[in-house]
Amino acid sequence: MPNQISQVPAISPVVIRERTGSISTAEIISVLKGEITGLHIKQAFSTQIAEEITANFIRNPGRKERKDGVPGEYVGASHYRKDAAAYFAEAKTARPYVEALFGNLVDPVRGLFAALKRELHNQGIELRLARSEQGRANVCRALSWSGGDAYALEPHDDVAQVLCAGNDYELPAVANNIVAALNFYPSMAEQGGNLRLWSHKPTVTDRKSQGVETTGYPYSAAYLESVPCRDFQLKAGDIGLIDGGFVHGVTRQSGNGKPRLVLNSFFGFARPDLVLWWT
Ligand SMILES: O=C(O)CCC(=O)C(=O)O
Ligand SMILES: [Fe+2]
Repeated sequence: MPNQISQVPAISPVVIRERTGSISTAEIISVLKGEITGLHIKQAFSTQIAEEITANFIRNPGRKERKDGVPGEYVGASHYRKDAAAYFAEAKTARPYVEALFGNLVDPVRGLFAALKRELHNQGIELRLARSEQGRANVCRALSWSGGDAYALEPHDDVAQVLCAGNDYELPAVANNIVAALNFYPSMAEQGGNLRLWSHKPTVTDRKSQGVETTGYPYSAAYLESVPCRDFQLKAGDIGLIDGGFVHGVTRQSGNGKPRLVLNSFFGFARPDLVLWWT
């Protein structure tokens, strides 16, 4: 039964690095180049900044419920399942609310973007926000997942949505390279909410076999059953940076009602001399 054979997911080796401290541009570039699959930096930004961003999310007038089939609340724009015109229009509307997440803080997301831009510039590579005639991306979006079953956010990959973004975007070129997914965690639930990473990087054929060709979301428990995985046990103030082509998800969470909040952005090489950044 050839169909069944093609549905056994191949195991792809993962390289994990976990440590405490500040993230370095060298490590970020290692993820961009596929040398590191998953990087977990503990206590990467201050708890005071984390608390302020969380308070700014909770009181943010631009906070909305997602209506695209992925349960959660958000501030900012997602290109997922949108054409470029709709995405860049949403990014523009949401920009003041994304800025309101940081108030007058010297924020860690723009800090990382600026440091990476400097380092890449030294190597003759430009880093910039994705853009089109309609506008430009924001530096991040804030998300609080609320899926209620085994996962707060179901297993998925971040590449399908980039590959299938559409010709009106600059993004699809990045899907041939590594789509790095950057996550800052300003707040975590008491229990669970781990970032789980499976040793599997789906191909287009794999996605077709699972009916997730254009979304990369969600992969079933049955499909992933034979694939090893590992969890990043996150705390407020941590950063997670992964190769978003590998299947990942967020485990169920519980506790005293503290929200699990993530600031997420994506970036990757569109050309050898150009790295794009978007949400
Ligand atoms: O919340 C997380 O830890 C991961 C977020 C994620 O995978 C995504 O936004 O695509
Ligand atoms: Fe993801």
